[in-house]
Amino acid sequence: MKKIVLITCMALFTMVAFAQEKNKNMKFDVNGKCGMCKERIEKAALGVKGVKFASWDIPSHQLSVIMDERKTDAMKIKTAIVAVGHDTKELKATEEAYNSVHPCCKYREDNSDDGMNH
Ligand SMILES: [Cu+2]
Repeated sequence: MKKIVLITCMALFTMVAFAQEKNKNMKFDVNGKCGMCKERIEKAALGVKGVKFASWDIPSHQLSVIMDERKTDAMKIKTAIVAVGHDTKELKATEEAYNSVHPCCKYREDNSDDGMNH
C-alpha cells in the first residue's frame, strides 16, 4: 500500500513538473498578412504577463512564444491576440476587433500574401 502511495506521489510530481514549465516553447497559427500584423500580434502576445518572447512568421502564420506556464497559458495569449483583431484556430476575433485592424491587414477578405507590398 505504501508503495502505491509513493508511486502515485511520484507520478503526480512528474506531471506537475512537466505541466508547469518556466520557459515553455509553443507555436500556434494566427491569421494575418503583413509586417503591421506581425507587430500587432507580437505586441499583444508580449503584453500578456508571463510571455517572454513572441515572434510571428509572416509566410507561415506561425506564432512562436516562450512563456512561463506558472503565470500564463496559451488561452490567455490567444485571448489577447483576438482582442486586437487576429483569428486563431480556437478563438476568432469579434467583428468589432477585426474591423479595428488597418485596411491592408484585412486577412479574411483576401488571403493573398502581400507582405512584400507593405
Ligand atoms: Cu497587416
